[in-house]
Amino acid sequence: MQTTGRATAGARAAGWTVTLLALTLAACGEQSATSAMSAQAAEGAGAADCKPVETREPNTQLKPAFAGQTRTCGVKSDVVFDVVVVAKGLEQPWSVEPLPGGDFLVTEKPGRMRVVAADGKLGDPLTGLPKVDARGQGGLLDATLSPSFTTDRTIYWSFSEPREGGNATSIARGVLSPDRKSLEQVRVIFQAQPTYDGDKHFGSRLAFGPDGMLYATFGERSDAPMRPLAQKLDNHMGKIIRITTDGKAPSDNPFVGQAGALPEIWTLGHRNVQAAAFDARGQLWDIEHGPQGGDELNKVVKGKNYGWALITYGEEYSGPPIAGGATQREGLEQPVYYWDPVIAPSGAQFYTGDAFPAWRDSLFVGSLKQMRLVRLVIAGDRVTGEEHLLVDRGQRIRDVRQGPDGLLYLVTDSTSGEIWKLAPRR
Ligand SMILES: [Ca+2]
Ligand SMILES: [Ca+2]
Repeated sequence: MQTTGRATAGARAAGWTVTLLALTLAACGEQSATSAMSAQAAEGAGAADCKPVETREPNTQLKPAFAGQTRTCGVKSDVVFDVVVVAKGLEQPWSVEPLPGGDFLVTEKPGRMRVVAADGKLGDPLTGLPKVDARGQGGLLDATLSPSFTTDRTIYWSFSEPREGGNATSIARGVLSPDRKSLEQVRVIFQAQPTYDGDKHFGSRLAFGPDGMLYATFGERSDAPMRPLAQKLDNHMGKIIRITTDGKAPSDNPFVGQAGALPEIWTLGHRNVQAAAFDARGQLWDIEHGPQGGDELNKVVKGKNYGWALITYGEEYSGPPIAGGATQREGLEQPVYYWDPVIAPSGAQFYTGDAFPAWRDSLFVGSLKQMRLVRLVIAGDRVTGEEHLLVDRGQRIRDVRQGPDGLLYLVTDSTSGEIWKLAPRR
């Protein structure tokens, strides 16, 4: 991996060659093109000296659809970095968004959002937010900045909204006041349907695409009566949606005009999606929680069906197979990658910065249950390498974001949660 670092650093001076080299490296499983390991890494699991990071017994005996779909080769980037604790004392932070200028916007699951200064000082909770239903997995969830935040100061956020008869995930937007004490002109722009009286699988992540549209992810609410809704187009459960900044369905969404289908739906058949990230080429990927086994990474393509609960690489928490143990079916998408046992994935970020050349184009995923940061090397439609970082820290990682400075920022899921900065060691 040091070869990778040197080669990339050398090429950076050459300007436009950086992209080409990055693609070459990715295609080689992030090994040097001349490295003897490169071919084996690119082939994925099964190569002679390919050792997966995962060594635990799988929960299921299900077989992958192709080599490298799970337990791909472990890789080590040997990047030397410091973990700087930027801020402490956050209650179950769910989302961190680095702001222009070095401060952070943070959501806290019980229902608060605040600005944390670059020096770690916690701002007061912003006023003007609608109430949340913070029971179970619910609460104030993701937040994202308007693509033109520097001029419009607009913030979008998702939350489990208390409603007559229960709750469901909704999306609101508001304008951050100049004194950063309140959100103004707050409006709920989207309410996922239906309302249900439960406390699980709300999703959710928000991500603006290069098309200026807002993509949002929702869970299927977990309980037996709700699970089948992921396969039906008359609701938003277990879906990824694509909406305008006013919460409306754009006319080129895949199910617009289809009888009985909700026009906001972009993809269906998801379980509980808590990560959504665009790569450097503008492709959306999602990572969703599986049941017992079967966490998935998917390439999200307009109108596609991702299979839950007709196919899965997991099993019921109580042990029995799901859908008779089916993992493949005509018309249903295969995950690009899956984990068994689960890592319990939360936020994710494709790294595109300059601070860590060896990590460029890697997908970083926060792990809750396994308490680490997962790095995936992706080449085309395949994961060719997996690395686990921050293992010794033993903290649940809820979100990971890249700052304008090219550094990575994480939040830990704890009643006394922290913001961490990963920076190259000088
Ligand atoms: Ca966010
Ligand atoms: Ca799936």
